Amino acid sequence: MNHLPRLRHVAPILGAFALAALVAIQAPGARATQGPSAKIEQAPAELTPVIADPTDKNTRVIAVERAGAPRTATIGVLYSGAWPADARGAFQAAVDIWATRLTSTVPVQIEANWRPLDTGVLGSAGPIALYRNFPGGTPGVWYPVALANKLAGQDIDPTRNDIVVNINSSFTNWYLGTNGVPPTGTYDLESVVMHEVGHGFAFIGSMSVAGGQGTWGGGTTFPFICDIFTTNGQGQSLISLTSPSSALADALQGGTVLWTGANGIAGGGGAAPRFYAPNPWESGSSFSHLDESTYPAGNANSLMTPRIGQREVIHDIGPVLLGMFRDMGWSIDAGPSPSPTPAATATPGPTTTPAGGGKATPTPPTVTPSPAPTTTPGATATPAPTSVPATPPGKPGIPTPTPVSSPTPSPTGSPTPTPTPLPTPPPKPGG
Ligand SMILES: [Ca+2]
Ligand SMILES: [Zn+2]
Repeated sequence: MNHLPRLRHVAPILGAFALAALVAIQAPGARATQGPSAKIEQAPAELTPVIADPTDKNTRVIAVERAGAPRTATIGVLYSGAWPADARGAFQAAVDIWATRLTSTVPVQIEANWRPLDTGVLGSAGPIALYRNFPGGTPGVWYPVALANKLAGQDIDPTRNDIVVNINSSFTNWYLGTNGVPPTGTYDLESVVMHEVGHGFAFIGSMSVAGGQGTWGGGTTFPFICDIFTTNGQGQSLISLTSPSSALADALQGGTVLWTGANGIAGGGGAAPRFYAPNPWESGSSFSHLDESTYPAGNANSLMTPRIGQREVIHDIGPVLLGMFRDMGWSIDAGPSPSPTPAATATPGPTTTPAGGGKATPTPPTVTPSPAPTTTPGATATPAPTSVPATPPGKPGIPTPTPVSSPTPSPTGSPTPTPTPLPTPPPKPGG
């Protein structure tokens, strides 16, 4: 495939934490047809890692019923680096599962990098950009671009890809098969890819703790879509807490950060999804993951926990995460089987690797009203990001999935930002 532009704004990283630079673009006058307030901006994208747990888990959660399910989204993968052929197969198998669940008329492009990462980090990922104030989104809230595109019904920025996934090429014990039966001592690549793309599609928050202060907004005064559904143990919305403040730091490290969205709660059988909120804060793991002990290996909802163990197989999204995705605006295809996959441990089921070329089968758009943004606290001291010019890398070499929606004029080719690094978080204490 063609040469891929290197992702400039992905910086490697302290400890296990990968953090993209803060990028803010204002595209003045973009999409004038949408009205004067339809400015499209772009915000920081943060890469969240998943940590290798050398414990032998020997668990298996496989979405058996997804095999052969129609694809409701087109997801293209642009491979960069010396990917073993089997590794691409595992990557594709993971993407295929997502493509039968998420529903979008706008093709999603994933940049997949096979490259060395920090020791102990299996992979890292995130959206390449976040947008707010686009048609279809809740104003004043940052959305990962793949979700923004889905809600807008068009590719908001056709010159850029949507998600970046890095897989650590330094590991010598990857299991590259897709049958969900990794040998002892190996990590199941398909499971790791399942996890990473989950960050890219939506599961990424802006909350952070440094120097005893909690912040949200990624350097801006606007929350990420994921942030607005979170509360502390006392039921206080986290974005109602001042940023920066020690009160927010306390909440983020208090052991109880819960999801308030109705669909996520329903996915949990009535229990609010619980985030990973240890004390002290773990950069890259805290907040943008579900709680490791609530959803241990083998649990149907363990996909988005911060660690993946050896012989831990999870080839399913899980009802909690699917509900959270609905709350954030994704339409989810229920598929042929209405019931969520139970946490299976025994028999290795067949993997869902439907053959064929994954053209999107558009389903009628499900009405998924975006939640009204919770009140943004007035006291946000964070200055608005400065916009910086640079040149978009473009999307060369994209294996053009057939666009389902007719192309619409894109926002102006605004100059590419010179990355302004976010305040660097403290090194993550591994594990
Ligand atoms: Ca885990
Ligand atoms: Zn993660």
